[in-house]
Amino acid sequence: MLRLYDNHLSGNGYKPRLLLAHLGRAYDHVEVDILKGESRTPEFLARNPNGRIPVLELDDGTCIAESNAILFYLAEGSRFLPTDPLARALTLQWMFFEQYSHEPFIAVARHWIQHVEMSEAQRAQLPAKSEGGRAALAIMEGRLAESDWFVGAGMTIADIALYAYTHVADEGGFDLASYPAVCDWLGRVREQPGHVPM
Ligand SMILES: N[C@@H](CCC(=O)N[C@@H](CS)C(=O)NCC(=O)O)C(=O)O
Repeated sequence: MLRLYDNHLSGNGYKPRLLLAHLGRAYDHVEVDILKGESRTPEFLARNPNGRIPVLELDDGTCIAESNAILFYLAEGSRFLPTDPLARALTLQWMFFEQYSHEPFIAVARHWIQHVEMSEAQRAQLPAKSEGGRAALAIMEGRLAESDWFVGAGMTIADIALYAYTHVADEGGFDLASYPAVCDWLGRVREQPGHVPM
């Protein structure tokens, strides 16, 4: 049985949770209290030396870290990962965009505002996080104004990766009303049969 090490507040953890629900795959769920350092114990570091959830453990004990790598592994052979090489590359393009230009701004702003006592340094960096997050949302708005989905004619793991933190961006101080095509797309993702909330 697959085992997912996860935290219920994490958008990165929600990505594999959402895909597993769409795939109808059973798995063991292990809640890791990241705010209490449970992802930094020797036992956890043996599974992911980077000390972060999510981690997917396979039947033979092999562990996969990095939420988007987990999505890529789980989606193989399903309608959520195209087979055409160009479409696969474009799927990865949006997933790398999510990790480099979206998550470090929107997820981090949300984490600081919602889950921790912000330090002075973090408070000083918050405007830059907001600016970076708005830039990512503007790029998404441009793509979604011309297409219902990031790649191809249906939902892929690119949409799942980007949905995770976009749908809670308001918790990071972002006003999604300024991005109408993004709001319509959030609705499309939410209305997919098999959807589960975070
Ligand atoms: N790039 C990683 C980021 C994972 C990540 O930042 N995980 C956070 C929760 S969202 C975590 O485990 N933090 C605990 C810690 O750093 O100790 C991914 O996409 O999986």
